[in-house]
Amino acid sequence: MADISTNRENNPEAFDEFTQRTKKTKTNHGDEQGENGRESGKNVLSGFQTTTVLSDSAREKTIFVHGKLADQNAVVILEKTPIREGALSEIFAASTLELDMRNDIYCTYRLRSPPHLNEMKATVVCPATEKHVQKYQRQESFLVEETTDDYQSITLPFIQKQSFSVQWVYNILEKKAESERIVFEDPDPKLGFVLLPDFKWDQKQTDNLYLIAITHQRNIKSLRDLTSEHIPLLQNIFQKGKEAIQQHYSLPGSKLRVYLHYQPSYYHLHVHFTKLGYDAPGCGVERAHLLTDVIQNLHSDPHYYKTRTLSFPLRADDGLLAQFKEAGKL
Ligand code: DD3
Repeated sequence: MADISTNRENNPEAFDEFTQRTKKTKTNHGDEQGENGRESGKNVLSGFQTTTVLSDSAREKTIFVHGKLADQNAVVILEKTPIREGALSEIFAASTLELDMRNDIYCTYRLRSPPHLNEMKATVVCPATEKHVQKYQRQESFLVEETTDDYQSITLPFIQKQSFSVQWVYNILEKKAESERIVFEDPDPKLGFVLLPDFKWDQKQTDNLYLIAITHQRNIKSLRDLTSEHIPLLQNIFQKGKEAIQQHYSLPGSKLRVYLHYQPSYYHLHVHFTKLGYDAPGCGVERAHLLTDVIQNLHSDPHYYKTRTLSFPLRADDGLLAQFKEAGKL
């Protein structure tokens, strides 16, 4: 597993988690967290009261918990992080071992590594809306086929009525949050974008590399809004995004999956860069549209995404699914 340029021993600050990285975000409880967002070891989760476990996965080593943080609704996501190759020698040298079982040439142990090698990634959404809670509840999903008319009469009005907040996106574009995490920026108002690690990536190894490119243009909601006039923007993101990732992480474009989601989780145009071989959430055929295909389709038909029927999955509790059902489309 390839470590990322800096290592923890030399640069412990570079590895601090969510709270530290978002220190410039203005949250409702920003002041309680102190200047550096974590107030030297103070545990903002110590008062967390669990309401329910929304979902968990033994394979992904994650658990999504709904609960209360100081009387506010909160969602906490805990995730065990991958083992870094660079940590191996210290794990072997400094852990305690307890024998579990011995049989022939096979032994299993319970290994307890030093605390600093045993971190979890904790993501906190607080105050969390009902939508956040819903989003992480284990759900069945259904495939919807959206015609251009369905988009106009069902999806677009739903998006407009919901007014999903993209304040966090504007915070990134305006350097009010996560500015120290920016990997690359093209400041051009028309063709420009900001490239930074997605929340889902702990940045400790490139195996699960996940970056997002967020456009400076604010009026493009999704794939559906794209026409041939956006080809220069998309090509710019594709070229400069790949170059920046090569520079920063020594990964060539041939190791990257570059795509858009439809439906996206937020209606401000963004492009996903994930490492090939990493089964990133939402990278399946029912939701991901390769950027190269998008560019080609717009070349062959300037209004391709305005006119085509697009398929995508919706979760059982998604309000949009209810709208499709109500219109008799499911
Ligand atoms: C989100 C989709 C949205 C919970 C969670 C994530 N990357 C983000 C705020 C800042 C970010 C992201 C919504 C929200 Cl865990 C609810 O994603 C973000 N910053 N995906 C980055 N870098």
